[in-house]
Amino acid sequence: MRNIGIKCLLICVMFSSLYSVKSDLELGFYEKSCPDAEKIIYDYVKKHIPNVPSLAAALLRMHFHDCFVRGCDASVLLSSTSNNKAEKSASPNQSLRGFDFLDRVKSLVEAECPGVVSCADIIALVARDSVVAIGGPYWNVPTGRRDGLISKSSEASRELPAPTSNFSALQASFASKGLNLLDLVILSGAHTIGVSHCQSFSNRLYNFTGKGDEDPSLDGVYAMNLKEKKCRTPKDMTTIVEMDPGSFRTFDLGYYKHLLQRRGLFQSDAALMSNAATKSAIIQLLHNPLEVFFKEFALSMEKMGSIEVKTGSTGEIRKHCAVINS
Ligand code: HEM
Ligand SMILES: *[C@@H]1O[C@H](CO)[C@@H](O)[C@H](O)[C@H]1NC(C)=O
Ligand SMILES: *[C@@H]1O[C@H](CO)[C@@H](O)[C@H](O)[C@H]1NC(C)=O
Ligand SMILES: CC(=O)N[C@H]1CO[C@H](CO)[C@@H](O)[C@@H]1O
Repeated sequence: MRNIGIKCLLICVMFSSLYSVKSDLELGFYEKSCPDAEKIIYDYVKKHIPNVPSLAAALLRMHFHDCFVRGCDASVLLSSTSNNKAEKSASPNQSLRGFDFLDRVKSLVEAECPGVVSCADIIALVARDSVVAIGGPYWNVPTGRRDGLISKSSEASRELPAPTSNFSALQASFASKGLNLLDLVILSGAHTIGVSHCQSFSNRLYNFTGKGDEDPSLDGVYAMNLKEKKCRTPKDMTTIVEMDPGSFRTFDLGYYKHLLQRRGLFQSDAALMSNAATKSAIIQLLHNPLEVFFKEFALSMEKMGSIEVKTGSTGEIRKHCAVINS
């Protein structure tokens, strides 16, 4: 049974019901059709991520944004066309990075086995290998995802939770993807790495209720620091801020420590402290060794990676990740 503490309280009962990962994916799906695919991907990531460690966060976020819109089907990678605005052009995607990196991985894999390995699997494998390359948790990535044919900006805006989301909105968003409250707490822990633009949270600093006020749930000293040193104006569109200040390149418990100090950057981060069950889960994580977080992260990522996947003969194996095959 999955629980996150030595002391398994009420929350274990609440959380343990829906944890097993069931999907049509399988570990080593390409073992016969492209035996070296996973190694080619791993080697490329291992070689290049150390030179651009900040990309690990971007690639992990890419996997999340892919899976939450039409399932993990690489719809996030499709370009807009003259008559379709793709997910990429939705406002939550403004700050996605790593498209070129994924294209380079795809061309290496295509050179080895043309038309065999999907872009969706490449996103999932690259996200995992990138996190491992910066010393983060390893998780299983069963493969066999196929690429989708459709990508709509409007769906990305609707399906992706916003940084302004409250607890019930987050709970509903995750539940609609088959993810429970423990998954919400654990996967939000991805914010232990990476950066955000001021615009994703500046309402909390400058105009929380439309009266030029601050969000009272944000630590006042931290808010003042952000205003003085980072997001100096309400309209700052360019400055980036570490989401786990002090260790934003290290996959650790820093994010949860900041939450306890009311220093989560987004309302969606702070919201996790507003519910008794998720708050208790956070406290338990902090009372346990880092490996417990890593183990839980692995389980939740495997679940996230199997959201509404296309397998068998649905979808296609794209030749280029940015366009559907014609
Ligand atoms: C719970 C709901 C979530 C919300 C509302 C949310 C929102 C955001 C926002 C607004 C940013 C900053 C974008 C910017 O201004 O540049 C961000 C960054 C990030 N998010 Fe989330 N996120 C959520 C869950 C997740 C999940 C589930 C993952 C992965 C498992 C994830 C991984 C990341 C990473 C790694 C970054 C840093 C990206 C970078 O450095 O380029 N987030 N998120
Ligand atoms: C949470 O947000 C939703 C959607 O934005 C809103 O309808 C709801 O009233 C909010 N709930 C609370 C408790 O503030
Ligand atoms: C704060 O929000 C209110 C209501 O949306 C708006 O009228 C006002 O101009 C905003 N103030 C600032 C400083 O952006
Ligand atoms: C990576 C990417 O395509 N980003 C786009 C996100 O959406 C904005 C518009 O909302 C575009 O300007 C960006 O180019």
